[in-house]
Amino acid sequence: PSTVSATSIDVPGGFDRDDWASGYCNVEQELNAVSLRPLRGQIPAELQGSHYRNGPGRFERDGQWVHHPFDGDGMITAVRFSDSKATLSNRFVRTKYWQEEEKAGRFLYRGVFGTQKRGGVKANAFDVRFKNIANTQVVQLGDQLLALWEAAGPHALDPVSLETHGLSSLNGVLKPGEAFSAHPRFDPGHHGDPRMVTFGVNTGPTSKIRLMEFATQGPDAGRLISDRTDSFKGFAFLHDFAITPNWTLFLQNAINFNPLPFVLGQKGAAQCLTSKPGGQAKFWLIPRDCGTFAGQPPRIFDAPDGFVFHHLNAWEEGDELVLESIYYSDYPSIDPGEDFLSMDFDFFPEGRLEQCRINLLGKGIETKRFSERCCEFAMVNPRREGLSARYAWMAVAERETGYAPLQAIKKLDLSNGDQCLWSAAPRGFVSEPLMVPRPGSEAEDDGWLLVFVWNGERRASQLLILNANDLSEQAVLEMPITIPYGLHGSWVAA
Ligand code: 3ON
Ligand code: FE
Repeated sequence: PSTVSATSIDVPGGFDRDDWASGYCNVEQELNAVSLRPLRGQIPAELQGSHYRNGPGRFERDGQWVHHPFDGDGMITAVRFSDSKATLSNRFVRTKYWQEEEKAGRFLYRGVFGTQKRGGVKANAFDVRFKNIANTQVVQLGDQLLALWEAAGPHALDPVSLETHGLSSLNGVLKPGEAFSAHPRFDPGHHGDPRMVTFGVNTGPTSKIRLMEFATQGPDAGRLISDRTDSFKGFAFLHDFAITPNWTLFLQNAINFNPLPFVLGQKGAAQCLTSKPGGQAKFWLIPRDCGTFAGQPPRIFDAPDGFVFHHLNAWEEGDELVLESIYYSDYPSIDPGEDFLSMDFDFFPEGRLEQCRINLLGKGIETKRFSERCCEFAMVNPRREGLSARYAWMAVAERETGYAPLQAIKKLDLSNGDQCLWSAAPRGFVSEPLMVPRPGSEAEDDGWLLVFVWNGERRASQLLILNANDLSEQAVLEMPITIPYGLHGSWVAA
């Protein structure tokens, strides 16, 4: 594998650091339903609905930068498509913390990923509050939009105006301050009606997972229909999970959490995670209440080495559960002395897509790597969520090995490894692609990909619409404001 630093646009797989860094900028304006006209192409008439995205929208206050982009306040972007026209709305989530810091004009709270209050260690020691910045995902549940951040509760928003109603208990389901994951999974109807399956973790020397399923359609939308809590030995950092018709799958990474430097004001909480040398990762499988194994205790199996944030998908095959995930060799942290804008990419671990077959009779696991290319943010056709899927779409690096920023979109045929690429390199950078199936079509790769692209040359954000089957360009909409690299997004069909 090549170890050449690719920081010049003149080498293959190269990019310009300033182009990349310019995608991190404060959002200064909030827009309400501004019309977007395509720079190129045409918006497909069948694409009808709203694309919501969440991600950091503020990186700096009073000249102080966040230590890590994941510490930026959540800003919601909504692009609505109707009759080949599109509009853009965007609004910060008015968390208690955003409001206070907006008024003060400076950071008043520490961030989980290492942003400190001014004044050094002394000013931060013993301040162990978590600032819920609501920046990770946004989904519709019933008549509310929920802005999610995994270490605390959801903020409810108005789906049209994006106004913040406030923290929500989801009609009394959540206790004050209870953690609610930012990675709900949408069961397309494995047992009849579609559902939102999600969880909350309370971790420490033992970890408690609360698994919840909500109705998503009809008059019952938003109602809790299933709820169970299980305890497991050991600390767990569970950013994501996967579902099948009968199971939910969690991967307990082999990592330690030593909160002392956080308590003493030296590090952010997430900077206190380190991989456990010689540690054993575990799969925690919890049966779903609607399935064959309802009410049974969880099953635990050894998992492969490596660190996982995100899963692609899972499905059942005879006595096996198959789980596809993006593996890093180590937990990627940005340590206190480092600056994320000038970090050395060569020392950052790359994410690679792997498949793991878990034998439920205890006959071990089998793993396979699909590709060496660095990837993130992978998804299957949402109708195949929890079922075997042939195709996956993901954001990838332009170079074929090593860590590098995400500059291209890949369609992968999981059955034979065939792939197709669309690239924004050398001057463009991509966010998470969202696959929207064509209404009424059965073909798994029939539909579109919605991808926000940072165009480093124009210093502008663009929303790209690709055809999901061959990644040909359908349309490019340029945004009137800059929208920084985001985290996750969702689709609500009209
Ligand atoms: O005890 C605590 C448990 C817990 C839930 C420890 C803790 C403080 C670390 C914690 C909190 C975790 C949080 C708040 C996690 C938030 C994660 C987040 C906002 C985003 C994660 C994104 C992951 C990836 C892989 C993103 C990749 C992005 C790119 C490659 C492109 O920009
Ligand atoms: Fe995530």
